[in-house]
Amino acid sequence: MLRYLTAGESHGPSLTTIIDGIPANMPLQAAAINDMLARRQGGYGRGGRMKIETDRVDITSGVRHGYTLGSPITLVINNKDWENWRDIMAVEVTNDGNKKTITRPRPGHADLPGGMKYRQRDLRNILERSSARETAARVAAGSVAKQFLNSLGVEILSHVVRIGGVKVERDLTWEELQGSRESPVYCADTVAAQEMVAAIEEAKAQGDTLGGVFEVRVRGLLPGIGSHVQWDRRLDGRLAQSVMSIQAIKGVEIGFGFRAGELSGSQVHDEIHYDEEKGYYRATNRAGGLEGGMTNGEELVIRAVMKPIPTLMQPLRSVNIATRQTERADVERADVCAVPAASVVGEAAVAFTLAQAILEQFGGDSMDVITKRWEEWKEYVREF
Ligand code: EPS
Repeated sequence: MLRYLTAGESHGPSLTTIIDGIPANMPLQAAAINDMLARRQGGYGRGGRMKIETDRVDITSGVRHGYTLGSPITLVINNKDWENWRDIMAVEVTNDGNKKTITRPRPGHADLPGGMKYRQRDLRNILERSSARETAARVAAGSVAKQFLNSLGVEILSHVVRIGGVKVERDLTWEELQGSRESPVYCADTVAAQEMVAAIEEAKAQGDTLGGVFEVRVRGLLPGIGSHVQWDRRLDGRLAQSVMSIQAIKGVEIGFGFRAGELSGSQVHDEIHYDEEKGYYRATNRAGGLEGGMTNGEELVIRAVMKPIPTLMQPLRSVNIATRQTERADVERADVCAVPAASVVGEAAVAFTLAQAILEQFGGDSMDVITKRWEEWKEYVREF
């Protein structure tokens, strides 16, 4: 069983991820994790915090001389900002100094429901963990999963398809999507990317924020991963859960997604073909690579919508929980738009869920065993 837990507060000393269940003998590079962490930190529209941090991972268990041992892998990312928060976030009791108490919950954030649930009258005690800073730890886990997928020949990428009112109107090929890395908003359509940057600038000028949509695509998956036989084994459901659990995500769709509700069956389903070389294949991919809760061998296509960040420089009305009087919500330093960053987190979430499903099916304790089973399956489905 592959699983991970994250721990750490946004302004605490560090973020920690423990991954259990990665097989032995898998090459694992800290450089690849750091590269993905850097991508998550980037994107036009990020705020002041990202100028302070340079996220880098320390691997403190589970890897020796470049290869996994099969034991739990611990990944630690230090928060540089911690130096500025030592007193405010002190573990020990301190009576002096500013605690940066928050009493005016931000509409759309975890502040108020979290404060009620955990009986915290200083809403900072909620914010510190609900903050999307935690996604750095998830990306570290996702990068390990991605390296596992890569070693089976499975490739994964993400890109931004909408920010506010600007969207990419055409389908981009896998090759074109490589260009998204160079874009300030991780969008391979250069015209749309420019307009997205302008939209972010405009939102910033107005003290407002913007959301958007990103897409994750995966190729090289074999058919039959996941299962139709039980609700919690359906891969589409599992992927939706992991992507929906990312901070600020309000919707997930696979393939045609919500568009499928507007069209007739003949316009939505993908006809089946066979070729000696390729085996079974589809000329179209409206299903987004999933049928009956299982992969069908086509590219996996998942989109998710991120709401605009709830920390507004021109804040909405709220209620001060110390007085119950109407006031403007608290203002924290924050990003204007984090959709490019969220696309990298989405890539990490999808990678981890796919690695889990693949390990359940082709499992073994070492990479050698899994690779052999994977190759046998590839041959089998081609000749089915
Ligand atoms: C966030 C608020 C900001 C963002 C943060 C998410 O942090 P700070 O309060 O330190 O300025 O920068 O995102 C990250 C720190 C990150 O690494 O993505 C929030 O309230 O969710």
